[in-house]
Amino acid sequence: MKAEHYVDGAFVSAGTVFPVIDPVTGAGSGSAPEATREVVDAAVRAGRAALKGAWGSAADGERAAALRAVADGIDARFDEFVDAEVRDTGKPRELAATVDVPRAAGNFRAYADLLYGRGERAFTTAVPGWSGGSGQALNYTVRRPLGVVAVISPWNLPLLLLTWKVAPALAAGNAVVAKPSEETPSTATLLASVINDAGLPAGAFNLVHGHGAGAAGEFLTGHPGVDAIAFTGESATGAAIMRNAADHVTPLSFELGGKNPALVFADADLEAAVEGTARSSFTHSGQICLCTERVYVERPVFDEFVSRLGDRARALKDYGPMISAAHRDKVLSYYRLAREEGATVVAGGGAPVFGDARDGGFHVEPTVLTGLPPTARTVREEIFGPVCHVAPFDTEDEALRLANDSPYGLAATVWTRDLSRAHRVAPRVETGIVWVNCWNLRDLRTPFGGVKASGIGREGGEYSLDFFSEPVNVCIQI
Ligand code: NAD
Ligand code: 6OD
Repeated sequence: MKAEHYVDGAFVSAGTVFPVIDPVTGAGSGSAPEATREVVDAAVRAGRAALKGAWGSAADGERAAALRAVADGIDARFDEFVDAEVRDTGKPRELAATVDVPRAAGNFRAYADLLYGRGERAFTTAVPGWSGGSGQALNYTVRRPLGVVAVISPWNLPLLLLTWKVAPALAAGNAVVAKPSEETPSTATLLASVINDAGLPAGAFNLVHGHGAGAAGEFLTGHPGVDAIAFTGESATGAAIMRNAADHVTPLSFELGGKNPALVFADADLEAAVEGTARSSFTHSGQICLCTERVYVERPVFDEFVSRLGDRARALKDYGPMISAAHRDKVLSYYRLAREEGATVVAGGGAPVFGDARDGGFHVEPTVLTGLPPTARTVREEIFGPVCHVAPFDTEDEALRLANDSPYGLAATVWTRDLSRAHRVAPRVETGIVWVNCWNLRDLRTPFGGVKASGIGREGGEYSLDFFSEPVNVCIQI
């Protein structure tokens, strides 16, 4: 597919063109234009103009109707979206068809609904002896959009994570300039086409393609006309964006990397814990920020757990690739590092040979490691591949200490049949999200985000609408 920018209600192909690669085979599958500073500037100006025009004065009901039209438009072109997402990411078709694309439409519907659930508090005030009048007042709060917001998204769930931010930003009345990952520009371009057909006013949504550092991403996040930045990606990129945005004190919402722990207690349903951990470590070949990379298992069931998880990993045959050759090389370098650090490789640990066109692609084997100390780089650094390290523990406190010994704090899973233990442990895990006896069971109204190097702020439901708007207090003396 030939991706295009979408600026001020028109598709534009300005800029040099870079290739898009199908990671399953390594062959070229399309192209995208690299946005220059001028293209980014035009997109931000278009956003500003839209806020002064029809989009800025659209009532809640009109914006909700627009969001529903976008959701319907995604549904109407469902197969096209699935095809494009599979081609760009190499993820299994079933995943795109059951998660990514339905969730994208769901994001627009959820925020259309949530618009009507919003309300603010009011206070009647009395200040005895106030010399400026009656000293009695009614205070109430209204919310207004932030303005032009930049949305920067990664390649792992391209459409899901883009719409996860675009939908609430538009719902709150902002104009958006979105930049998807350079690896996966296709579904964003289809989304622009759907938004165009849905009849949103020109400039309400703009799309620019291109790379990050020294390119479109940096031009956008350092732009003085951008009023807020919502970013999902690596923690190091978040830090670079923060530095770039510092001069304009631009508000930020950050969803960053993770090194997510699973805590498996001896009282857990072991089969469910093994199955759940296999899902949480190997879904989308580990390329989901919520994937488990550290597993802590209570000693009495450690050997059995490791043996069964190893079997699961070896049984996986039809898995997707890493997004790029560079990412494949990074993951394989961690497989080598793990060995150098003294790991036992229980399963995987290399790159597969399929004997077909996939050998030109970027696959790595699902991998289970044991035997490393908590200080090993393999146990501390985000790998973002289909790999986990499993270590034993003896007490609840030790499990928590190991789980919390991390620079990251995005998501955790706890496997236990003891309800009291679940309630005791879950709030003490230093992550923004804790799943008990499940993984990645999502309700779009719940707060989503991480602590420590995993992010700043929360998105989801009201939390997104709060970020994408600001409260203004009005005090009327009565
Ligand atoms: P990345 O940080 O390399 O890129 C993300 C986006 O930022 C891309 O659009 C890229 O072009 C842009 N970018 C890169 N450098 C930039 C810069 N200097 N200025 C502005 N924009 C820049 O991340 P990725 O490799 O695409 O995605 C994988 C990472 O994302 C992993 O670390 C993963 O954990 C994280 N992630 C986190 C969440 C979450 O919700 N916490 C969700 C998905 C992915
Ligand atoms: O499900 C979501 O809402 C969400 N933000 C998922 C993030 C996954 C990260 O890769």
